[in-house]
Amino acid sequence: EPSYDPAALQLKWRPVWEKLDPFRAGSAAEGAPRKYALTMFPYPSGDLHMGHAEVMALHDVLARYWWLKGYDVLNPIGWDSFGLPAENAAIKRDQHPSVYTYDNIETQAESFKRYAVSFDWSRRLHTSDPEYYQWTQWLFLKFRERGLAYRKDSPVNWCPQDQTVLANEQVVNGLCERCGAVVTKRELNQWYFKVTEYAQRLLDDMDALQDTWPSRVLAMQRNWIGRSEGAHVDFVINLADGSTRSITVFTTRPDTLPGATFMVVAADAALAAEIASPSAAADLENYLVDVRKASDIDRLATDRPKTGVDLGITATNPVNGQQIPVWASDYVLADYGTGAIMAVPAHDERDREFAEKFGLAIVPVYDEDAPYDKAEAIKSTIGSLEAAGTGSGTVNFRLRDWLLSRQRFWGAPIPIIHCGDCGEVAVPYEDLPVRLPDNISGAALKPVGTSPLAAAEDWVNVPCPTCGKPAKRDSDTMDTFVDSSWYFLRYLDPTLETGPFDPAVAREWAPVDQYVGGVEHAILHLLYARFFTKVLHDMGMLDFVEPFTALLNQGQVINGGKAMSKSLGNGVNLGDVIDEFGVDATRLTMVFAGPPEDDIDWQDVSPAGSLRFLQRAWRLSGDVTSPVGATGGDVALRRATHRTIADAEALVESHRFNVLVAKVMELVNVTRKAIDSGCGGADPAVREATETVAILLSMVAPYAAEEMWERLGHPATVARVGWPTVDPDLLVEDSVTAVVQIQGKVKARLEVPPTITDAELEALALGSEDVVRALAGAAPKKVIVRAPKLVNIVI
Ligand code: ANZ
Ligand code: ZN
Repeated sequence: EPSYDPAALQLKWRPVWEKLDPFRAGSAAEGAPRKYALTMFPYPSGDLHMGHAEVMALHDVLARYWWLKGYDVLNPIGWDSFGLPAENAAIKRDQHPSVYTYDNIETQAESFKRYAVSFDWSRRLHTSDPEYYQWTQWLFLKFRERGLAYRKDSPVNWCPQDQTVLANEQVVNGLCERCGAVVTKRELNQWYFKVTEYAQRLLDDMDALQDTWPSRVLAMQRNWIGRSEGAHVDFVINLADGSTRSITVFTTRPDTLPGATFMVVAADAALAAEIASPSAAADLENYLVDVRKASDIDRLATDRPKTGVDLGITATNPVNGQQIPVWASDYVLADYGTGAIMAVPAHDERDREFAEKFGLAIVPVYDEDAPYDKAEAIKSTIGSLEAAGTGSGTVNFRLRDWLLSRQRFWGAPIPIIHCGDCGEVAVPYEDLPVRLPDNISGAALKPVGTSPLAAAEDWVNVPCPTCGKPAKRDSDTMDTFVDSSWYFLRYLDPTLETGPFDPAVAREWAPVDQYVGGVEHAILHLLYARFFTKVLHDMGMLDFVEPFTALLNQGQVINGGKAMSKSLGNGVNLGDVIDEFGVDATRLTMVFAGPPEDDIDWQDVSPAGSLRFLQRAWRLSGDVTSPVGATGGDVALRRATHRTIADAEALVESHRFNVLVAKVMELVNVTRKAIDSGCGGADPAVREATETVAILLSMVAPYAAEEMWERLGHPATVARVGWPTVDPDLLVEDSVTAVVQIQGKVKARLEVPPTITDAELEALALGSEDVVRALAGAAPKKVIVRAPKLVNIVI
């Protein structure tokens, strides 16, 4: 008798599967319905880790389930292979970033193959391949043609250490997320995508995702988009030189206008310096030094001590003509609303703190403890403002346009040429891709504030495509979130040379039916991919507006209740786990640990237990002695088998993968008992049960399942044999307990078939020994029967 040897099975089956290529999209039966299963593609930094092992195990249950159910499945894999880690590694190792990138990709690809994820490897892509980023550049140009990509000067978060611009979310408590340096502000001319133009649609289209996306992700998206209804109100400012100027504020509470006792403009907005009286200019200048150090989050915190500078000028309150002072402060943000507010200290907490600190007037508009119809008051104020021409109702969004320029090397070059005469000129489509030079490496990649590409003379200097005069390429590269905003469409045909994807193929396969990935992408990646999808829809290339029909966020793999980290020394190495327990036990452990959304604490799970279970399951296949195709046999075991198949389907559909595993474990136990305590290995019911175990197990532990399948006398691969058919007759429970009552008191319990009729049950009840004894000769006046559960006798 051979023994169960996970390592040997891994070596045995991988080449067989590679030859069979069972997961190629398009290989299902003619006319089979399609499913697109997608897992967030990895960054090629290092080898796979426990997090990958978890998400891939969960994701693969669904993908393999769909194949078994007869769908044609697209389950692709690729790499999000541009980005800083490769660039930093290249500087350290004095290499070109592509070396690190493609080395790691090979390592990870090998690991994914060993991990036996049911990917269609023919769809493989890397965003750093010119064949890919050519189309990222193409999309940039198309967006620009639609007015959705533009350049502007703007203050940006600047990391003095990494010498690069940071997105807001890369600034954590005023520090650079990567290196911890204090982030400062800097003016730069940069490229933006106009996401704000899609703000309302990004909100509205979420209605369709209500039941299929995690509610917390939807909430995070809504909050990020941040829609506020309110009004723009114009204030006339009386400047120190005697002139006037109109300034607009955004307020959600126009009804509180009579209580606006001062105005505040963002200290770092250009406006502040423009309107400041000469006597306040120096104070403002000094104040700005501190302001630039604070993050937006700090600035908006209510508990932060209020600071500011009196600009030495006044404004006229449009509803009562009062002259109110104008201040500059950091609690007003330059890039939200209009960058200026009317302050109503009686009804707004931050304004109140500011007024108290600087001794400014506090005038209530209404009694906060008495009933007050806010909505009505807002509406009528907006009416009056609009009639007087001093304001109007408006909607404001927190969402900002997407800053996509990066002053780094390892990204898709922005396909623009700057010409002294013609200005900004698009690289002609036929000249795409604008390739990254391959002769820049090591120290030449060190960040200096401009992209390393700017210093690459032979790359950056080109003739203007329009006039032919000497011109310069744009030396910035695109944010890697641009690459990942459309990769799910490139998978449809990653070698297509005529476009980013074929709209006809997109109609067949997209949108993605199930997207699986981490909640760390709950905001940006998903928002940007949704934005891209809407633009492509508007370009007539897609017939849908949401890219991901359903979303599943897996939990984290933690250890001892804490995230695994180097500093805590609680990291678990995936390679070691696989070496010790095998791929199948590792996958099974991940899936069995709990609901997919929950964190997995490595302290609480048992890969050794998973391994023992797989051994038990595998041993069944050695005990089956009935021939292939044998049917019938022990009914109790058959019922257990068919019940498991029916349950498994419902459990996978509702993503309760851990319960699925529990059900398979139960079936293994029941089958073992049946073999040992009666029917023996020759009973066809044992074959049926064991084949079912192999098929269901193939979604979780593919190597063990394949080996079982072979030992049961079948050719590979169990992954494509189809979902076992449930016999509905075997789902019917074989007996139910009927209760017999006399005068409301239980007198007997009878085991009866669930299909029993009222008449049969009545006869059975009246004839039963217990009832005859209880009646003691009394004649029933009335017998109420509710087959198969209840008989009520009245005497
Ligand atoms: C007067 C007022 C009275 C306000 C009141 C609120 C309560 P949301 O809901 O987040 O959109 N505001 C406007 N622009 C701002 C900026 N650039 N930086 C900081 N605060 C700003 O908030 C809108 C409210 O936040 C606006 O309504 C404004 O204060 C303030 F009892 O105006 B309100
Ligand atoms: Zn020119």
